[in-house]
Amino acid sequence: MDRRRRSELCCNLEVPGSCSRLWSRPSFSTARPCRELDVGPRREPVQVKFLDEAKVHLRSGAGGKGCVSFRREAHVEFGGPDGGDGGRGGDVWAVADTDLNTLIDYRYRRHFAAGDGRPGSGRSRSGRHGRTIELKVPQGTEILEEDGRTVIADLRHRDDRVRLAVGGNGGFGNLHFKSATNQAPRRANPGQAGVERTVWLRLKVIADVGLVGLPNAGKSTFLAATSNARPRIADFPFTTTHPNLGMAEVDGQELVIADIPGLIEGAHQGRGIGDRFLRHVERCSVLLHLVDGTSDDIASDCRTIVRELAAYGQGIESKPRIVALNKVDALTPDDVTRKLAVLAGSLVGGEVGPALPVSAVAGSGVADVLRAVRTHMVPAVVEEGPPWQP
Ligand SMILES: Nc1nc2c(ncn2[C@@H]2O[C@H](COP(=O)(O)OP(=O)(O)OP(=O)(O)O)[C@@H](O)[C@H]2O)c(=O)[nH]1
Ligand SMILES: [Mg+2]
Repeated sequence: MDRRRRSELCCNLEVPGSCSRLWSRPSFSTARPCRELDVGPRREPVQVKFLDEAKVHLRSGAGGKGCVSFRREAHVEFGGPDGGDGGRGGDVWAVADTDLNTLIDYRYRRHFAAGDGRPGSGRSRSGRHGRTIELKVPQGTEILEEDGRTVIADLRHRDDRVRLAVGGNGGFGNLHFKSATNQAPRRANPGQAGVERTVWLRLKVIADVGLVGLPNAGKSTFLAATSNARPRIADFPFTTTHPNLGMAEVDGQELVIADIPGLIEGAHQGRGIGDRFLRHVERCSVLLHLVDGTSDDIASDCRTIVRELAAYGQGIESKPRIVALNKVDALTPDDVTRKLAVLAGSLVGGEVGPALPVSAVAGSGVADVLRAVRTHMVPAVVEEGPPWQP
């Protein structure tokens, strides 16, 4: 395929060259993903960045105006009014889509407008309705008013949908006003204006278990050890800057684990990268608190996290919390026993059960931790998709 044809087919891309963006465009698109085209060697999918908050401006379509028209035909006297009604303006909907897990599509494109209704015309023809648009958002997205606080809708489940802006009604044509006393009305309605609105989209990922802990506690390593997720792992703080999700399995039961950036003392005041990522564990049924076993003061480390969870609030502090002493492979058995005793002494009451020893690198104790987590999980409601059709 020549270069020109290729660039024509990719013209819908908002970021030149980033073909993967097409697969999850928020709006309707008739363009095919470039991968299906014969455009040379296959490329690895572009790493899509994570975005969990976006402000978007919406406009529903205006209604078309009604028409004033009279039937004019040879040999037809007093043909009467035949002006049609205007078409309705299109609506703007938001729909939860299970194929998405980030709001990245709304980073570059923030204005969305539905189509206007067409005006009515003579011979009693109504105008065409405006095109309705759907904003596809990941499951677990909250939609808030411009103030960022008032919740309009919470799209938690597959195919949840909400109408964010209603299209304007089309105006009546003069045919509508015909009556016994007014057989030749010369009036028609204008169409109703569309609605303009600014809303926030805020994603709270849906997971069963949320990993919390100080930076470097080994949260991402634990996620990598228990699931197919491949988060960044390194021995410096704040390696993780956005949530990662992974699916783990224990005794035949699957659980979704969310790994979030580490918290430090004062995160609720904005220290480190703050505590805003805690909203991604707001919906978890249970928290797994990993404590770095190689730290000199594990009691203080543990309390720091408990304080930050309490400062964040939103019910997170009262969720069942399992504490695990990580990196036990780097400790002597005596140290493990001593540190577990220290942890037992510093538990503040929100924890369920004693602290468990684990090594995310060596894999020891991982299954026990997952079993402990599973016992506190609220069973998920299985959401069946539509029946399969060829
Ligand atoms: N010896 C040992 N090292 C571990 C273990 N788990 C994690 N580590 C190491 O600890 C370091 C930090 O691990 P991460 O998984 O990136 O820690 P994190 O909690 O995700 O850190 P942030 O993303 O910065 O919050 C890495 O060098 C890991 O190899 C473990 O069980 N044993
Ligand atoms: Mg990490």
